[in-house]
Amino acid sequence: MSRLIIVSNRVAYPSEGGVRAGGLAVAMYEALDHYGGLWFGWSGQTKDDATMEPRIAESSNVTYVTVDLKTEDYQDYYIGYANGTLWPLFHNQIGLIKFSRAAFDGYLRVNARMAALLAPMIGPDDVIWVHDYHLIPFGDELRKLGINNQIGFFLHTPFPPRQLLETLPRHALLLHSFAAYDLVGFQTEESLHAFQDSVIELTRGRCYGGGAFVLGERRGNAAVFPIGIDTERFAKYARRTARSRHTTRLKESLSGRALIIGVDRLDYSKGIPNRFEAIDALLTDHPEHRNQVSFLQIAPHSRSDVAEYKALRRDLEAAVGAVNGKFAEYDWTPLRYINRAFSRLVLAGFFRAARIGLVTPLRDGMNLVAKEYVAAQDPEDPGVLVLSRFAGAANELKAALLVNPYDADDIASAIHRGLRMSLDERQMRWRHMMDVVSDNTVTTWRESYLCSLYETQLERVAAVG
Ligand code: ADQ
Repeated sequence: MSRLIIVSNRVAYPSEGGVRAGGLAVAMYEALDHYGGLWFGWSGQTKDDATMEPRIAESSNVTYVTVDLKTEDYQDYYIGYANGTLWPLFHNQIGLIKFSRAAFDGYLRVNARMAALLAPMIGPDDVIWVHDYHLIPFGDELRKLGINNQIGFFLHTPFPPRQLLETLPRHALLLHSFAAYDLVGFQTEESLHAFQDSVIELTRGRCYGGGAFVLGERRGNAAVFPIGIDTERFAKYARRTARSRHTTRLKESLSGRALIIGVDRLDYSKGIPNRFEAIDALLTDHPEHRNQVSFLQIAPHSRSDVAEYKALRRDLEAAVGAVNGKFAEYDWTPLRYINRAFSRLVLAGFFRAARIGLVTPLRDGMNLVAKEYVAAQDPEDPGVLVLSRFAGAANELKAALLVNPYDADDIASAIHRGLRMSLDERQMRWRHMMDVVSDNTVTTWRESYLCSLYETQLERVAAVG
């Protein structure tokens, strides 16, 4: 059996795995927990005297290898290119994209340095799985160092439409680096098609049936692997915490009002301002819900060094004040806004207590919160999921109330409908969604991706033989 090496921007130590907000960390933690192997990436620390000597830690069957970044590298690679250029581009936020050559060079430089640090640790049979937009050129850098192993890549975000990618200076260079991978995985068919369109139109590459593509000299495969959650475990957490101290405190504080919940990293792609607008619209258009509902938005800060995230924080604080100022009574505030992470156990209990799960990103690769909300529900009395049609999860959770996240009135109507929905309809919709999240779990995702990656290895061996 080959050893699995996972490479991602951040590595979450087991001690952090339970509370860190972020889909990739949660998914990787759960995958390695089952499988074992090596997890390589940035420590999350910056140091100006960073020698880039990797730090190695072992925990059960996983080896964690982390490196620090120099401040300049952090600025160019992480703040500049990954989160200032690629993240807004991949989430169709064209007005927020910043591009500088220095940042792009820093992105390539860090990818090259990290690859050079991992290369000596790679054994002949190891299979390497690289994750997300921070590390697109990582595989190419390994190839330049003579690494011939199977290397796969999975993009957790959406892949942008070709017309948007074309606005990115030096996009062809970025696209060509996908050729280093034996298998490129996407969350949705839409992303796969956008990638194929870009390969054909922007690089003169070729795409074939079955996902094969040719870029320059290399041939790879691309396919769709929608990520899932550990559904059974999350449902168990929710059952266990239904009467916990935290859930009880939350329920008591509601005094019988219906809970609407939103849980996201604080990120402009998650559509949180529009959600607050929707609560405003709900209470304006349907005054019968005043003093009858409470919206809890949990949004821990993320990427706080990026200017747009600081601006978003300020905007949200002002928006919460405005909505509460407009509608609050001396014994009721419609919005509760919390900027910290909670353990998964606590979150599961909160999801179960919520009559409406409000998940309205402007664009999202998948969105695990939507799946967690479904998994946490009480089958006898399930809540209603209101879900953005622009989240990857909307392809699977078709029984949710799908909304346009840019349209606050549309979201408000869906919340209103959810609050009035009969038990029969809630149960029917929930059963449908629960079947989907039970069939496609994080284990199914990992196994189907890795099986496909091993298949490409067998094809390669057969071709050589
Ligand atoms: P994210 O953009 O981070 O992930 P998401 O998929 O919703 O988004 O995952 C967030 C995870 O963090 C969830 O498991 C959630 O429970 C957890 N979380 C959020 N807020 C929390 C809090 N306050 N306390 C504790 N935990 C919290 C990226 C992509 C997504 C894709 C995932 C996985 O942007 O589209 O679904 O990777 O591929």
